[in-house]
Amino acid sequence: MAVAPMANPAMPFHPFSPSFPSNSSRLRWLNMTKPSFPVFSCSSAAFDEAPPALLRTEVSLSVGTHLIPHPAKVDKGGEDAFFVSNHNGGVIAVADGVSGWAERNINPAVFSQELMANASCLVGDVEGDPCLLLGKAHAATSSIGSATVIIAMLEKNGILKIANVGDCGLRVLRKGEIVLSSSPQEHYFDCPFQLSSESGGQTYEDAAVNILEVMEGDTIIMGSDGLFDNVFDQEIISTVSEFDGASEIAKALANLACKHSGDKDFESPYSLEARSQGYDVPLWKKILGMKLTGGKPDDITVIVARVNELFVKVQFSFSRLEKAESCAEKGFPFMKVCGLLATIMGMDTLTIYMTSMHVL
Ligand SMILES: [Mn+2]
Repeated sequence: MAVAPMANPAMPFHPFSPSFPSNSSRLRWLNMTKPSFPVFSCSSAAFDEAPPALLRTEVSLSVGTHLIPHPAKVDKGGEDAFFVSNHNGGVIAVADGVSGWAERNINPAVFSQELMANASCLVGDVEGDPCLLLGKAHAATSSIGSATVIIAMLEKNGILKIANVGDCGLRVLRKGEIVLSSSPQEHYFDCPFQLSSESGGQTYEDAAVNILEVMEGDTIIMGSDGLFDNVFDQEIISTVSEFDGASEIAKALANLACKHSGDKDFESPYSLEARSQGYDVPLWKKILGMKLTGGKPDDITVIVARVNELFVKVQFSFSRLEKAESCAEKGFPFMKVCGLLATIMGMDTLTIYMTSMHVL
């Protein structure tokens, strides 16, 4: 599938809205296909002994994005591409077109854009498997070029699945700590694994896969190497703690990466990695006490996704009104009303969807 020419080539490709309304996310479920509140389902089975049970928390993402193209590529919008989808619990993805294709007069942006466009169209066909999504999107991409790519798919039960080929990255922050960090894959320094139009590149089978159960309040930071080569994890942690909204965090991180990328004296993650791999300034500069420093000018794409509890499914059992009263004593006064209703309707069990605020 070919990507239609963009009306404004300076704009990054994002087929979906780049940002969900974060402050109204708790109410978003009202507009979803899931049942509206309150929803009751009943069963004739007896659950006399079953205590009130929290069965499942359903989650969604509030997403903010920010892309700053390489200073020399502003007119084209850079060579990164990304997409955001609200499919299932949410899908976020970044692809980074490999710039070496420009030496063959091929626009490196086209492959990454088509790959992301195809992935966004195919999210519903892969049953929550980001590896399969990589494979199908890659197979459907006909442009010449190659790209590093990362896709994270969230299931409503909180399971986050990540597939990564190359040096795009992802961090999951929980209570100020990184609980998951993707690892870059590369053949050698500055030559990452990549999905390519040519044989000899990597495939979805080479993807590094991570699976994590996320919790309400977790923050997912996804980005191209333009972010992670220029910003340390500790800076990501402090930036996340400084801002509330996903969009604000994404913008702050992208701006920080941009600032570092142009700072020739900054000891960036990129320059530290280069030195650890044996790259450095010429010997005569070393003798003068100089060393390789500086950020890495690049396209910078940042996607920030905060995990929200969408609604909570709670199942209670009733055989008698007393059962409902016992539920009420256990901290669920609302259940007394439900128990009365269940008794009147002759129901044995009651399943209720409610927002987390009702439970807390
Ligand atoms: Mn890059």
